[in-house]
Amino acid sequence: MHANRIWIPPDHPRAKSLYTREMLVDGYRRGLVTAEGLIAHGRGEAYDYLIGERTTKTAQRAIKAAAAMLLLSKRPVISVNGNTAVLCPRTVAELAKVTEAAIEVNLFYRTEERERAIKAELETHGADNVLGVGSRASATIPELQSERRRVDPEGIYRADTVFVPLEDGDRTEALVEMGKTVITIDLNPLSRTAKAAHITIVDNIVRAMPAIVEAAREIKGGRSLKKIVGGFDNKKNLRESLKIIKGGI
Ligand code: PTJ
Repeated sequence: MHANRIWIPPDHPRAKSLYTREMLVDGYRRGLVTAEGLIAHGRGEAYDYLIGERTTKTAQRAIKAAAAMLLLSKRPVISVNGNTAVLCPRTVAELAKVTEAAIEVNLFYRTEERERAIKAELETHGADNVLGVGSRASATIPELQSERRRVDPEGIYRADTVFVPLEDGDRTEALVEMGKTVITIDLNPLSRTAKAAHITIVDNIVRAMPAIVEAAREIKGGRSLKKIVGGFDNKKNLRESLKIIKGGI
């Protein structure tokens, strides 16, 4: 496999993991990912190792519930940060299309230069009408101090459901406080985001995103969407994820 810089032998036992790292390092060099984003990925990797670097049955249930929730929502928005833009730009664009969701750039380490670069990256991979960049982010999430508080009045601010992969706990809690349904992907089932969200997918974003797109395509138009969401219990799912992690030790 080729990334920007080095060649990773495809039969290397850790090829996928190494390739994902290279994507992030390349994204860092291109100004999309922050140095802190690389560290955040390292934490995620540690949890991924413990769950066996696979999409568990527990994660599959959350993936299906997330797809159903997005399809049921009237104004769903996918919030994109640097890591997400680099690791899965195409599936973000595909998910937005299949669920009729808007895409909004929302950064913790916010600079307008990064916002524009991330928007361009998403557009290169098929996204259109990317919200939240520059002066568009003119609304404010109450009670939130970080740069994540600035959101697009046409996007996250008026959304009924916000999908926030790889998120920090503060904004997740603030979005829940605003009455929004929050979906996240977080390999750490103990994080504040994982606990505060309504649907938490404990899986690596590189596996979870294509799986959500597939699930959405499969169940779209079906009559069981409400049943899928109604039958999902996030607390139970987090407990099961933790059990899987402990069981591997
Ligand atoms: O691009 P920006 O400026 O918005 O910054 C993005 C980061 C990710 C740096 C920022 O949001 C941040 O600092 O996030 P945290 O608070 O470190 O939370 C990230 C969470 O995502 C942690 O719980 C990680 O375990 C988890 N995580 C990291 N990489 C992955 C992951 N979960 C799933 N898949 C991953 N690949």
